[in-house]
Amino acid sequence: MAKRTKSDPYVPTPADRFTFGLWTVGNPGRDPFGGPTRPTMTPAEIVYTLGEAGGVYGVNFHDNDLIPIDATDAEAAQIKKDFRKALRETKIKVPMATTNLFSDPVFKDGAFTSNDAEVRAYAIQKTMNAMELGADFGAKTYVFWGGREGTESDATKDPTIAVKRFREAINFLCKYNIDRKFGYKFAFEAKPNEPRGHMYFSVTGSYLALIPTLDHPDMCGVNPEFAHESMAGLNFVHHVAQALEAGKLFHIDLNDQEFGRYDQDFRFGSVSYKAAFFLCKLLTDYKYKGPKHFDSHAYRQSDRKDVIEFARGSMRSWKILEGKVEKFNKDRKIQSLLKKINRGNAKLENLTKKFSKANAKALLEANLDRVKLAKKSLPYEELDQLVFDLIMGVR
Ligand code: GCO
Ligand code: MN
Ligand code: MN
Repeated sequence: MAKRTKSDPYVPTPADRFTFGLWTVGNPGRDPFGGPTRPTMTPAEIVYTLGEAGGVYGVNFHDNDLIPIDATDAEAAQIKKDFRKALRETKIKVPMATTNLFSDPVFKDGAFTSNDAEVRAYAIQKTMNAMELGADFGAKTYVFWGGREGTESDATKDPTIAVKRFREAINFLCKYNIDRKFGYKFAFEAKPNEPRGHMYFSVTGSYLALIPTLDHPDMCGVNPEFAHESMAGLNFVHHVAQALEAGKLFHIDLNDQEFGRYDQDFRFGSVSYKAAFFLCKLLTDYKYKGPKHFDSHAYRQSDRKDVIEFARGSMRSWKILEGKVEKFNKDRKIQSLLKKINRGNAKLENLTKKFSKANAKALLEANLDRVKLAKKSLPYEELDQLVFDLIMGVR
């Protein structure tokens, strides 16, 4: 395993809490136009592959990544035994588990929001079993990604009823979590489209608005994914910031994505250097301590050796960006520009902090000259160029 040295501070360790999914490193290169380009690995083989990459903290799974939906009891027992052995030998943990509520034809029109009460019940039942499976391996975060919750035609479903159905399912599962003493935190993952034409809860903010309406809001947070807001052309960093500020960033999915394309799931840092930098800066500055999950897969051209490079590269890019963030925060020129830009005024800030009749009166009487204010300089070009120099390594 590669060791962290002075000359190479970018080698990851489990303390970095980098995780991958059985479905990410195990992705065999299938796409809508063609079959697999690399052999399918068993769950245990995937764990050994991550062990070979080095420094990985954990591996996450959907119920059916580990146990195929039609496996016999004997097959399931053998898979679990082999998987457990691989985890023990590599010291890799299972921090997160989730349910596949999208692959099977039964979910063709949704799971918790399906129009069929029997399908909705089946989706909840499947999740209960998957929670049991995750808990069996020590998972503490349970992710909900509504892969098929949505529509192509809004003639088919009432979107307000969909919200109510989703809420009811989550309330039921929160109570089940308490009843079975699993100790899970739930993390909701938004996505605007793919595989549905339009998905419900399309952005992280949709879930932030749902959470306070649940029976157990403290149990629930979000799992934003870089590619998801980015595929809609939105600023991912801003969505993560809102989740962080609300104390709701329980988990994060890192990858990369070009705007206006299909769901690419590229290696983190491979496309959007600047957004990746500001994301790393946000999580570093606000001391995010949760897992950093790479929800991405290697290029379809890659063989197993290159898949290992993909895993190493994902972690390495984050570590390199962490180094850049440290530089940014220590850079005297950048910091002095930031100081210049953030102009405080203790007297006025005190007035607007909290409403009172006296403060309102004083504010109305304050002499605020808009023409003078507009003339103050904001050297944003200078600042942004310094960021470019820093990211590109010439600063
Ligand atoms: C996607 C999603 C999924 C989820 C996963 C865990 O675009 O397919 O990102 O990979 O993250 O199902 O819930
Ligand atoms: Mn995704
Ligand atoms: Mn994801």
